[in-house]
Amino acid sequence: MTKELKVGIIGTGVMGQDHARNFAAGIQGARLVSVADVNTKAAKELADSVGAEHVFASGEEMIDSGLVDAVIIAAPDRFHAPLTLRALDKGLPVLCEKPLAPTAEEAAAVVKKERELGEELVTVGFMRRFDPGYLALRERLDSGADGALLMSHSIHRNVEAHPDGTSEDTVTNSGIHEIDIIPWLAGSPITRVEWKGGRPSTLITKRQDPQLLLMEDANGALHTVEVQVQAQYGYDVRCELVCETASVELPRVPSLVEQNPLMVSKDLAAINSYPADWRPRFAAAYRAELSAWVAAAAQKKLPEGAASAEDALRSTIVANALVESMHNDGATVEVPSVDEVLA
Ligand code: ISE
Repeated sequence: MTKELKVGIIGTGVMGQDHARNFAAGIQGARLVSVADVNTKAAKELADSVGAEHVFASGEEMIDSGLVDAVIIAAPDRFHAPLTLRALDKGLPVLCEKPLAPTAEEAAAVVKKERELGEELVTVGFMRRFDPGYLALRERLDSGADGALLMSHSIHRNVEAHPDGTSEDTVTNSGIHEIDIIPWLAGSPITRVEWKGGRPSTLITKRQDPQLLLMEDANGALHTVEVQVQAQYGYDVRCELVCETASVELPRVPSLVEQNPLMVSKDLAAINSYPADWRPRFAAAYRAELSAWVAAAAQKKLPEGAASAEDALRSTIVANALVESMHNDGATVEVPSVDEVLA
């Protein structure tokens, strides 16, 4: 009989709770045994609600405890790389929420360490790679039925922004999903970017909202991404691939995924209902990602189809180039390669 993987979750925010709920619903081959958070009351409450026996006041204590076989890092973004490095020191497989780090420098340190160890210990939670909608888009593109990909247009809207977030976070925390998934779809890395602000919403003063991210891949295909983090009306993620003979897009009603928006066409109008955030929209992707990670972590392998530390470094390099454009009046910025950053 194979041993059950004892998993610990670090961070009790939205994603820590969501992963814990998935464990409570049952993930084959693994058990959630431990929860860590500086807010020990929240950690205890979450641990009790899912039957996890150990509570720690910090991720470091959990990693060093010897009580977990693998960890999920769902702490705030700035702690992702330091905690991942700590887990690597102990040889523990990690599922780190995206981004691996807000800066390419920190993400590169993780890639270097993992390479030194010579094991596939880091999986980064770019869960869209497990979403039936994005998987179908990629399969269609790869089939060649619609000719070459010429352009893509993505929209990423959140109901409400995180109260402490900055304009840079819109790129490194939200837009990072498209920065990961577009080259994954196109099969071509992003080589050049531009960032545009434009007319700001008066509903949010702490950051520029919305933002337009313009990206060009190595084949010359252009990709537009609009990110609006204070969109109010609903959580809305769209993606259209403009090919030579067709336009292929995620359904506005992704009926492939449970609990997704329902589009009612009636009385000469189409009415959508939207989820309030990404958890219901990507519920199937999060479950598939977790199951794949549990199965692969036991062998110290990257799950098939998941984002590696190097993939995550690549997306952070692009995000940093966009932030550089943001700080330079929207100037075009050439994106360095992973090898150039690691050199
Ligand atoms: C959040 O952290 C996520 O990962 C969501 O998927 C994304 O839509 C949201 O913009 C992020 O803040």
